[in-house]
Amino acid sequence: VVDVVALGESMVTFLPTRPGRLADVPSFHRSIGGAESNVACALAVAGHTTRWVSRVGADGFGDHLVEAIGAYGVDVAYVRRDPSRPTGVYFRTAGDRAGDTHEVAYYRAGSAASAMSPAGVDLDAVRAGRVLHLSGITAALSSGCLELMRELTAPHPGRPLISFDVNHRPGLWGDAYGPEVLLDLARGADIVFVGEDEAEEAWGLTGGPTAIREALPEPGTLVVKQGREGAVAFRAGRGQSGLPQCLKGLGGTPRGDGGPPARAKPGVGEGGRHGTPQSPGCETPPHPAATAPALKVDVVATTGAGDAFAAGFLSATLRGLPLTTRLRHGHLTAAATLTAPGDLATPPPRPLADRLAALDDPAWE
Ligand code: KDG
Repeated sequence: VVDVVALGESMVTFLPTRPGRLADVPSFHRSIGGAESNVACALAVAGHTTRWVSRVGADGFGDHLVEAIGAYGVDVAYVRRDPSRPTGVYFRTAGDRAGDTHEVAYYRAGSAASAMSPAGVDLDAVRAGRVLHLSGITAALSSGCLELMRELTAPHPGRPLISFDVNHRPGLWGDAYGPEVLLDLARGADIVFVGEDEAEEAWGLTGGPTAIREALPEPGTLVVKQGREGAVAFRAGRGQSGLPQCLKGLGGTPRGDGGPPARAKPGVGEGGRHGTPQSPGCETPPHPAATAPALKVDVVATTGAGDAFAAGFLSATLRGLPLTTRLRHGHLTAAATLTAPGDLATPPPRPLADRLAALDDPAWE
């Protein structure tokens, strides 16, 4: 059984060889990018079985993506090749040292991935994992991609746990409906990742994490990322045992040995809302269930850090670790990416990450 399937467009990414405006940078390094495959790669490095489902051109860049992502140990057997459309590419600049402003130039309109649709992907292969990781980027690519996202986030017997990173990319949405669509998709997911700034930009929510939870009470787990400050997680209610009522499958029972928990029962996920009725007591109080400050690192580039965070959080979720520890694993994986120029970086090995995540260390205060 695959732990995590990720579906989305990946692109050959060109990273600048020196700081400056796109207009001035003379040469670029080839790398790989794509929010969802980033998550799959980071999870594979962390020891999970992963699959990336997508579509690339029948061209050299498509070969490169399939080979490079496959080299991380991700199953790429369900990546379709499209002889009539190109693989998407994008260029970006380094931004400032704070890492939060940079230029991005996408060349992805009409890409092979934008031709994905419910009929054009193997839905069984997409739904075959314990977790299906998606992001709002896919919804912006085309009407077929949006239809696919709606299909995958709709209730379905045996639906895997849906992890959804909002990933609002205003530059990709050609109309005013992006924010509305993203909110709708997030409401159908079980684990949602969103940036506090992103929620303000997309949905005009200025009241911080609590206001975001109030606007988005449905997901069993909602993680609000607060950049350099840290992250907070909201969870559906807990039962008398102290364990989440809504979490019968994944992560419900922390395991001392850190080994994988039993496969989630079909239709039972963090929200428990799809395929089986929600457990009694699954109310969603609008206060954080866990918080964890971010690690203080010298940021080189922020791109991909959100994906790394999601990968760390999901890895710890798959292992049934407590909620605060999941956030800490998110930060540890993100820290590796924040201190590297590309989208992907090697996170600390699991034993070290476990020690760091468990420490009563001032870094976490
Ligand atoms: O999260 C990193 C991604 O944003 C980057 O790799 C490019 O997937 C990408 C996108 O569509 O913006």
